Amino acid sequence: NMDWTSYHRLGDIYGYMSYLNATYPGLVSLINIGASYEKRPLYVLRISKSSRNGTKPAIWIDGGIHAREWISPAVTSYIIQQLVEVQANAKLLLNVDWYIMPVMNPDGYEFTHVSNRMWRKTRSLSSLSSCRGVDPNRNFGYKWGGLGTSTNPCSDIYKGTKAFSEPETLLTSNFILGKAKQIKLYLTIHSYGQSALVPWGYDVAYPSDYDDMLALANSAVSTFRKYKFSVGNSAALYYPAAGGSDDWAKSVGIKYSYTFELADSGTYGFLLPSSDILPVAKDFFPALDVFATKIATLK
Ligand code: 0X9
Ligand code: ZN
Repeated sequence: NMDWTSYHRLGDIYGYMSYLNATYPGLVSLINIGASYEKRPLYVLRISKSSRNGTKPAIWIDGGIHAREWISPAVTSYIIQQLVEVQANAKLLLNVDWYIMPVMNPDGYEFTHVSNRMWRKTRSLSSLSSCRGVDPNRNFGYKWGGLGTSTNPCSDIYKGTKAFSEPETLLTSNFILGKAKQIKLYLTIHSYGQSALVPWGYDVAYPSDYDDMLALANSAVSTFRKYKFSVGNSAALYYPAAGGSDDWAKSVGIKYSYTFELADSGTYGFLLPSSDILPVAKDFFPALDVFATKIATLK
């Protein structure tokens, strides 16, 4: 039904999610939160043990914000498989609910498979230009339009005409807002660079609880055996970039919010060979135990 030895098309990933929904009805719900610009469904998978349904603290994980970062939907769908289908991981579901969206930008993801492998943005049309697409990670509504963003529709970091101009970012943010009381941790999976980025990202600036955020990121990363990660302030470690999903999640009260930039550190970059999917995914998965344990014991 699914494997992690090759990169899959959107239809395969969505097919696997509907298979899980049909096969594990008491555990999994497939939630259609609306449609992308090109009218593809946007799917979130909820994984929740039926006792105390919807009352546990929850972890949100998204992938595929940037179209060309193929390792992200691959690892995010691997996480789904491990949580749902591997009995040894059932302890991760005891005290935490999971909301996982493997492909936030399905139009861009399909475009990288059929036309341009290096596409990053959404695929929306502009009235100002013949260039298409908005950088979804410059389109969220916190400090929108600040440092590291562009007003040029042809730029890869184009911010869009307004915050949440894209259906993908608007629908995702509204879904998260509806669960904002429950969601205690926001994780967004990107590549590449092997880094755990801690807000703020709009500028070198630090939330008042930055030390808590940094400590949890460090213990998560300490589970990694194969890939060495850097941990630190997003704008300091990478570059200032406003309108990111991580900053927005933090700004609406989700205390723990991180961007993980998966492998590699530049040899292949976005073109990571598919033989690396399983090593990367297996190395990452144990960090979720650290996150789940923390979230379950939050006062
Ligand atoms: O630039 C980005 O959007 C992210 N790096 S990537 O190479 N995957 O494009 C980093 C985003 C970090 N978060 C914020 N700046 N808010
Ligand atoms: Zn990215």
